[in-house]
Amino acid sequence: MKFGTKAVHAGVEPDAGTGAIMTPIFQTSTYVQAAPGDHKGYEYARTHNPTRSALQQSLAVLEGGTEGLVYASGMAAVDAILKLLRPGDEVISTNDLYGGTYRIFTKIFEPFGIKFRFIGMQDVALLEDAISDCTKLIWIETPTNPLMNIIDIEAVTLIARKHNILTVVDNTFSTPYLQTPLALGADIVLHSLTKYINGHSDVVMGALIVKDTALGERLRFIQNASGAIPGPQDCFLTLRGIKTLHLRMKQHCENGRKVAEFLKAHPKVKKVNWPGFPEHPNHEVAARQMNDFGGMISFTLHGDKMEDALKVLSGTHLFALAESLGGVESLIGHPASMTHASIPKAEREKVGLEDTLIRLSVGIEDAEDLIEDLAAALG
Ligand code: P1T
Repeated sequence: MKFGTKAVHAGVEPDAGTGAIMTPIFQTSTYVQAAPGDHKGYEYARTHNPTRSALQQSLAVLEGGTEGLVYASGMAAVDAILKLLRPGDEVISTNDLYGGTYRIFTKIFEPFGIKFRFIGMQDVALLEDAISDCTKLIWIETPTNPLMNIIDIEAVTLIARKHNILTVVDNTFSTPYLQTPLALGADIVLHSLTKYINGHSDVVMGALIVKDTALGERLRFIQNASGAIPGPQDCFLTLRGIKTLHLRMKQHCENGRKVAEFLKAHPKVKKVNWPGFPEHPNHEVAARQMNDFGGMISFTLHGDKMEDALKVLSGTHLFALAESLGGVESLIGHPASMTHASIPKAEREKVGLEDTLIRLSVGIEDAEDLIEDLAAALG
């Protein structure tokens, strides 16, 4: 079955009781039992909810996994993975990643005795040297947030498997429309569903998808024990969003290309980070592992003056100045003071995340209007 058909149908069956074509919102906390233990597969809604099950199944099919698990936020999904670890374990992570992920690593789990090493994984050769006997997880974002670096998923998972290490790929920026990390050897795919998968900026939610059933069971135990589950209404909204994922992503990619090319040609723009450009340092890897290049772009201006960047950030009208990404509407953001403020300035600068960097989430509006908006703000 092709992607668009899966997006519309996977996980969703007409309701057995009524024939409702859309999965109902099962707004219930518990389920009646005929006798202790005699129930219909549902006991308590922290453990199971039919609306949530439909969403989990849909995500498992789209990512090519056997099991999907959804959470109250992307960060709750990150938290669930880290609870697989024990004191003394080590994680090797890409050094350019979402600020909230860096924060939970260093501020929440490091004090519990888990070590985090951050390396530029776009050069896979560095990975072998960073691995120790204690390394249990390798953590990848690709494209990275916000510098749009590309990491070769297959090359990383080959090394990880040799050392018996699990690989996590945060697939938030790509979605399974653009790349399916499980097929490239990854063990866990992570999503902030808040972004492209829901796509309408009206839900905060996260997900994990795995193909190994034993790993799925460990994560399901943590999901139930820790309890960071989403409500059924949010699951319903995300299921609805998924039905148009392929159409939205196609438009995000088309508009992303037009906006990236406009920025590259603009005399005030110094550097545009977008993996679709042949001169992007890992364009060849992106072209191999992705179906297209997405709608996320970051850029800097000549002169690197803060006041110039601020003028652009507050000068757009269609691009709304806001955290988040991946919705149908275009957003503009300032990573240094917004999404990545929890990474110390010195660490940000080490990886080239300058205070003047501007990030765009290009929406699905008409590209000409978006370009006109940016042209006016840059002018
Ligand atoms: O916001 P939440 O649903 O909890 O997801 C966290 C998260 C995880 N992974 C990546 C790659 C992310 O980008 C995020 C959230 N990011 C933003 C809010 C942002 O504007 O970058």
